[in-house]
Amino acid sequence: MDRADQSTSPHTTAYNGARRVLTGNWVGASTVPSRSLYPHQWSWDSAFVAIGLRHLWPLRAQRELETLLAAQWQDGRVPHIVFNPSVPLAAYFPSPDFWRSSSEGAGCGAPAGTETSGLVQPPVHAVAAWLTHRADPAASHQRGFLRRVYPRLVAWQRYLTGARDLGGHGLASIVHPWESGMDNSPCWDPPLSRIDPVGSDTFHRADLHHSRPADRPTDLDYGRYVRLAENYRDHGYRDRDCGHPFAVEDPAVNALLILSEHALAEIAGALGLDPSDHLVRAEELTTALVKRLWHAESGQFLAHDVIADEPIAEHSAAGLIPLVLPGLPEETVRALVATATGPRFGLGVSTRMVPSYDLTGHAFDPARYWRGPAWFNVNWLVERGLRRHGELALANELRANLTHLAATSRYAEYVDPVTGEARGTRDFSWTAAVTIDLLA
Ligand code: 9YW
Repeated sequence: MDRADQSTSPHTTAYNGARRVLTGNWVGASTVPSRSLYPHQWSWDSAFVAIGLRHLWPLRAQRELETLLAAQWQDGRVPHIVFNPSVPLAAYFPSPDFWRSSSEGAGCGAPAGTETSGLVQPPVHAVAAWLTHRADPAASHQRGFLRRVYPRLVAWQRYLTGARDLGGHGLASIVHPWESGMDNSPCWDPPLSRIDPVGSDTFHRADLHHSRPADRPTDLDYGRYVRLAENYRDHGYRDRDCGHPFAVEDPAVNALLILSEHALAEIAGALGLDPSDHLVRAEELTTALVKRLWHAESGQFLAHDVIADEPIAEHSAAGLIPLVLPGLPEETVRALVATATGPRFGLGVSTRMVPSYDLTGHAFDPARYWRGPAWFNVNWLVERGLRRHGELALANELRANLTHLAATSRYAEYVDPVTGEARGTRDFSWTAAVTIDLLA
């Protein structure tokens, strides 16, 4: 902390600290999630980063999204990682020589000159593009930002609603836990238990050089992640051909898909195009989400295992994220707020931020990644949802806790939801970005 910070308010200190993180993690045309643990560009990280960057440097926020979208595949998918060729292969596993997207993904239109992964992450991008535009509409118009990103964002959404409607019920499926962005969530344990892991002697985990093993997924998890990724790669990343052994309809992924469809309607309107197709799709997707994934007895949405054709009886924060949507039935909104503040998530009662997983669940662990710790992007979405639905006192309290814990944890990747103790890596980009957005 520098001298200037000591004489200023906690608000200014948190804001300035977050700005320092985003400045330090900018690598010229995009932002790395973390200089040490994640030295490439990640898809949903960049969307959250742009949402923060737009308040500081709107052009940089546009650039962040443009760099990601430049690596889009011709089938519409936006890859979950865009690799920086100047980073040594050993710095991150799985590295580009594992994914081999430019050769193995050629049949799906993977770019020839950029190495990427063949998986995707939650679609927050149209939301980020719309918010970025609104931060400086004049600069956006001048650079033709919306006009250039709109067709790419539409193709991205159509990949998810088309090739990824594996269940046939109008929702997108993820085909790998990494695609949820919530890698080792206990929700994936039942479908993952059917996957034969590769031996842990066949790969080398770079993540363990930068983080405590107790804060990270296990080797058994990684053995299964690798098996699934290899299977996809060895089928040329073709959704039709690979007989996906893991396919899950996740409520957070689908809620963000819907929120992005609303954002596309706004973007279409701003471009003088007819937004009605996007609005109809958003409504259809919302109906499908509620019909297929809502569980009144749990008071939240649950993921659906498409292969076993059954709901996954684990309660994670992903099931609260649809709160961010407009157009939900009123009783669903009320039940979600009750669940967020009830014994499973304890918001405003026993926790300072929403935990990633049920406090009362058999697999709860306050330290291990997506099995309990509170994450800042998830809490930003919950805060937005509470505010949208008029829960202002709760939203204000969550905003205050989030911005305070971001600064006191040194912009940690995640924190213990009860004590607020920092976990994972520090100087983490989306933690800083959502802090800026809530303080701006
Ligand atoms: C990994 C970059 C990514 C996030 C994911 C998070 C983690 C990668 O980091 O996955 O190697 O474990 O789970 O949501 O995008 O920040």
